[in-house]
Amino acid sequence: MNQIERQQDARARAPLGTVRHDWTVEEIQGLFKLPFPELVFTAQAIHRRTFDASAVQMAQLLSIKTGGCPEDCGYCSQSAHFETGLKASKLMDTEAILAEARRARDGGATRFCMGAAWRSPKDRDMDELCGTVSAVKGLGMETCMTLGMLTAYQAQRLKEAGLDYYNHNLDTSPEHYGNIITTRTYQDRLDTLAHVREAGMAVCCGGILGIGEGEVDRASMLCQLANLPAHPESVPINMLMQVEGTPLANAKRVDAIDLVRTIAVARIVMPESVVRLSAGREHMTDEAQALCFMAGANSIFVGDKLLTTANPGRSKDESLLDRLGMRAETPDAPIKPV
Ligand code: SAM
Ligand code: DTB
Ligand code: SF4
Repeated sequence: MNQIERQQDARARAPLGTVRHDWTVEEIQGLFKLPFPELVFTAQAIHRRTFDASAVQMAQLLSIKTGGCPEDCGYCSQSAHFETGLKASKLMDTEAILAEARRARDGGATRFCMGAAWRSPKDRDMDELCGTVSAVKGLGMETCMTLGMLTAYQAQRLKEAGLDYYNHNLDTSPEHYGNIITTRTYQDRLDTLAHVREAGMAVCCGGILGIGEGEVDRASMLCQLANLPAHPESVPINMLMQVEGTPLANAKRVDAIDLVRTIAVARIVMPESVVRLSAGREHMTDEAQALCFMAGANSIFVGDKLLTTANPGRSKDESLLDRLGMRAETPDAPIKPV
């Protein structure tokens, strides 16, 4: 057997649920094509090996610097390239952010994610950002930031301040990417992810559905994520929130069955990652969300706002979990039992 044959042979013999970094797009397309019950059952079986399948992590978002972004991401309310009617604001101060984090924690969130509408932070912002990270960390919450591209130095500073996760999405396949964003490249994104890893932080990286991609793009994006040198510990799957004024304002909504399939495939190819059902729950039925949990999603964003767009309020989510007999993660009962 030559090397390629050996690799193919090893792939064919690796049981589903193995942590692998040698996926092919064709193999992942094969998973997408499985009969729906077969796909969801496989994903659920894999899910249970690592996680408490009845538990969901509650994460809360806060936009710490809103609007006026120089990037041209075709889906985004915060890009200065589009007239979306969003009011831009400056970086919030640490005390104001801390007050929101406290409110999130008291409402049951165990993870706090701070987002800024930047291409990248300026080195002169780092002291203030690091002070904010340390203060939020002091509340006992898991911390995450998403500030755009990072240099190795900036990633190191955030790590030293105690940041647990950095969120930076690949968003879509390398093939579809240029149709959505022209101001930064796919490689720029991979470089930032490498800086985050080298600094020793956990990676939160996923994408968006409903931005004109085809099924092959979804398979290709998941292939990129699963073949990173290490799987992102957290994988957000967003459904586009259509924003008036953006080029994608009238994009076709993703079919719920296609969403569930994508969650299931993400669970299978990244068996030990937290898969977060992120933007777009506002337009999902309870039944669709229940199927996503069956397929291996185990985190959601809570609160009535994401960064700038709507999200189901807390009482709706409490009622959903209650009706499903599921529980929210707590600090002493994590989704990943120790
Ligand atoms: N400015 C930073 C950046 O893009 O690197 C961080 C914030 S940005 C809002 C984080 C991610 O949110 C994007 O990569 C995208 O996947 C998602 N997102 C943004 N706008 C969205 C929308 N309208 N619907 C769904 N997801 C969206
Ligand atoms: C991610 O993948 N989804 C979150 C978080 N990372 C930062 C953001 C969703 C934003 C949805 C659009 C908005 O509210 O502006
Ligand atoms: Fe800016 Fe982030 Fe929005 Fe892109 S997704 S326009 S980088 S805020």
